[in-house]
Amino acid sequence: MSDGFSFTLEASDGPARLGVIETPRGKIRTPAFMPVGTAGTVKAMPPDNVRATGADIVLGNTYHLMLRPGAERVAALGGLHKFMNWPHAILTDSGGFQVMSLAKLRKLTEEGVAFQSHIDGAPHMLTPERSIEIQCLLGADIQMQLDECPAIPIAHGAARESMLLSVRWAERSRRAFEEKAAPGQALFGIVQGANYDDLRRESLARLLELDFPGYAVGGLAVGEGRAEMFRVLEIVAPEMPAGRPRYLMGVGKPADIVGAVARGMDMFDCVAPTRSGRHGQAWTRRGPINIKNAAFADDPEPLDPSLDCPASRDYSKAYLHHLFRAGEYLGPMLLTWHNLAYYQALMAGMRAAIAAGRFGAFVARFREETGETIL
Ligand code: PRF
Repeated sequence: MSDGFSFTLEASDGPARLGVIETPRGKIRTPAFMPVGTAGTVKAMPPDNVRATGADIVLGNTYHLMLRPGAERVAALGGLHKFMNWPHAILTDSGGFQVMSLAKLRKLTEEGVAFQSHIDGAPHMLTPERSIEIQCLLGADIQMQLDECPAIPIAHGAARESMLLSVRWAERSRRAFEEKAAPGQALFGIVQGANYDDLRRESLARLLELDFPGYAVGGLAVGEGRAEMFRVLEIVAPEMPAGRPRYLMGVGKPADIVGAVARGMDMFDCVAPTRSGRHGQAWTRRGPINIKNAAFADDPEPLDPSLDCPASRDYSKAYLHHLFRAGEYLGPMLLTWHNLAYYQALMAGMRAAIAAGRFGAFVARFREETGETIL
């Protein structure tokens, strides 16, 4: 394992886990939510405010940053932490997933994925080696192997071919990482295999041979539905090594995260709090609300005075409603801030519950308050 990177499992309550990841950029308390900072910014949020919500780590994207402003430029300017003024930990995704959802004219081969930029149409090639090189140029503390994430449903044969390609890319990523990475940086492998139990097990077994300091579960939340996602997690999580962090990629809504923590996952990222915040959706203890709804035009109460966050505490719903109706920038800024505070309070609540051995009661209360049925 890389020097300067470690994971300590501090407590368990059933499958739910409390832990700490140590990196040279500081501690990451798990279960952890990583706000998405795709293009070197958690959209509409200065980094000090992101930190104040309780975030220990943010996510950046290889795909976006390689296209604009360019990884070599970020490196010349001192790396991504300095560039975006976020001195704490950063995890970068490897780019393949974003190429498949955003780029034009994609062509996937054994070598990697060739594509045209969604910004200017310029041709690019992303290989496992180039993805690691970019993540090292950015200076990411936690890096991800290049992988392929097929949509579900997919036939078993095609899913196995894709999973095996991701395993071969894991080996190449690992070799490139050994050559290029700085001490304390870590590379995670990504379990694929769609919703086939045997393929998930085979993927994990092959990745375990490569001995990564952390393992992600990819290829979920791609159309299978929450119950099926939870079913796959119940197959994979028990076989993941207890002493390594487990990252569920691109998940999710609060109920997805609570259910995945209950099944033994530790790390999460999702655009939901930031993207939906910019569009007027606020997450609350009683579930999501749309602040643009006429019902809030005369509501003098704040979103949640119990949260230690100015956006949640110091502005009425009527004012936030007005900002959105008037198209003011402050509306999306405040709702993003509130949503991130809500998510981080949810994670802190789960960590406290696991530490106290009352995670079951936490889930029961979450179910009661939000009305969520599939947990
Ligand atoms: N692989 C990578 N990034 C991802 C995913 C994946 O499967 C997902 C799937 N939910 C989100 N982000 N590399």
